[in-house]
Amino acid sequence: MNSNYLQRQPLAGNLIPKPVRVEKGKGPFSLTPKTEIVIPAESPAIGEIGAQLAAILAPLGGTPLKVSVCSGPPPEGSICLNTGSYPQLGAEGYRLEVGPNLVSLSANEPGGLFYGVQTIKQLFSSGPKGGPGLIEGVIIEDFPRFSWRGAMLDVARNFFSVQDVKGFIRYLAAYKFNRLHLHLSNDQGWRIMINSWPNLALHGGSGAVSGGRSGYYSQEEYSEIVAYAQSKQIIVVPEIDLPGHTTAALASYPELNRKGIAPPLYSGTEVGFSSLAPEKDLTYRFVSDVLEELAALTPGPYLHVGGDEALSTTPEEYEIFMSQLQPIVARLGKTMIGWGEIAHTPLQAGTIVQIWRREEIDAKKAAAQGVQVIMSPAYRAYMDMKYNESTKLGLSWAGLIKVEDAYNWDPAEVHALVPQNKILGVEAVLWTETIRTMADLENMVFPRLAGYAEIGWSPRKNRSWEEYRYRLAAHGRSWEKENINFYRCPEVPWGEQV
Ligand code: TNX
Repeated sequence: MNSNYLQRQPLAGNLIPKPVRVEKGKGPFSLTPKTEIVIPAESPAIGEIGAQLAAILAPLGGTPLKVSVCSGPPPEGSICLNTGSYPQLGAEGYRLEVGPNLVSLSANEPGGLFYGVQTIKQLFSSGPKGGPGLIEGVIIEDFPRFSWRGAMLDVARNFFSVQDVKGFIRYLAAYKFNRLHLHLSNDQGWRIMINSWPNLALHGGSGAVSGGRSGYYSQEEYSEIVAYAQSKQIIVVPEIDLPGHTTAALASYPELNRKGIAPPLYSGTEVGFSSLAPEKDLTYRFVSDVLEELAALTPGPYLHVGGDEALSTTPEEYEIFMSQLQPIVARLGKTMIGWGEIAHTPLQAGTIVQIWRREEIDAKKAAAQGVQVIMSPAYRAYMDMKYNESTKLGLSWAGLIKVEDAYNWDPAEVHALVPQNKILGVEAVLWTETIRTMADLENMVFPRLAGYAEIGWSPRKNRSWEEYRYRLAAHGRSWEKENINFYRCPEVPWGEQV
């Protein structure tokens, strides 16, 4: 252990995202075979979080931890979860106190307890190495900076199984993300069964990008993903990309095409050539049927309708399409989200714009309409961009994004014209033209994902690349243990031991 490192080592180990406030506490606390997890009263939501903590700690304590309900003072040596009233913590915040005889985790809502549990997990796995099951005394008060901490997975170019998506959800949850945006349709594939238009999945689902995986989720499988995400405080945001990026749909139903002729399935990587027919009534019946089924399966309040790169519709046609689409989404009781391009048409209040390219133009338009925005600037937040010229996977049209650049930016500074209170947060995006397997996914996502988590959660003033990269190195050691295929970028001291 070198003294230089100790100076750099922050209190409370190597937490990512970095908490709002950390003070020294009275610990250390050690797990023993008798450690119990205590919850206040019968509450299924807190009980489930208690059970999740028990599962996390089981390998460290040697035996599964008991979860018990207790109304009086918690027994010595226990880990106690409770909800109360903590005005400073908000809906997602938590307070964690680690003392020698008690770990006390408090929050206003079960969601806050869930995030506190992720912190406890990190303290045990990347904290000081005093022995297994030992954590230092600490008091943490923590809550997120942004309410939108998202990641997008493109399952349209390359399909990922329910198991794979659950794996991705576990990665997100560990870093306190709260939105999973699933890109369910594109030219190359349609990934969800729609009972009223079954060929979308049966035919459109058989396509993929060249060399990629095809497939689709049954409605039950989609619901399984949604429920799994929900158990980890993550809201699924489904996207059907409209009116462009629709070859898979057009290939499945000839009548949706302008000339009534279905194109073949498409496995290339060009964009912008396909479109639904804005002049046809059937187009809107189709869109309404699809979104109605999707909305019914989706408990979250959002529907993402794409809207990007509709290069084969004129601006007039695009505007007609959007003016018909918005009341459909509103009728379903959902909040509409679209990529930056939608800001160029009149938007209903409450619509959310996801900025990705042309920040200057699209963000300005969104700001002028007074709508809220999610920041996904491609040159910072696109996890499909290569790290450097020798990265095997990925694309480079938005630039090379090394780990430092993925971390060193701020959603509030992407465009000066967007008022702070309109910035919902950040979303990191993984397009899958070149991604096939979970190992591929992991290599593009790790370590950049941890940086987006910190951008979304931690106060700006607590963030510094110079210090962050040491915390990241500690996480690399956890990823190694979990066999995550992360990219060992040169700017992080992976080998340095705490
Ligand atoms: C642009 S980002 C796209 C996607 C591609 C991606 C590749 C956006 C809204 N559209 O269709 O997959 O670039 O990086």
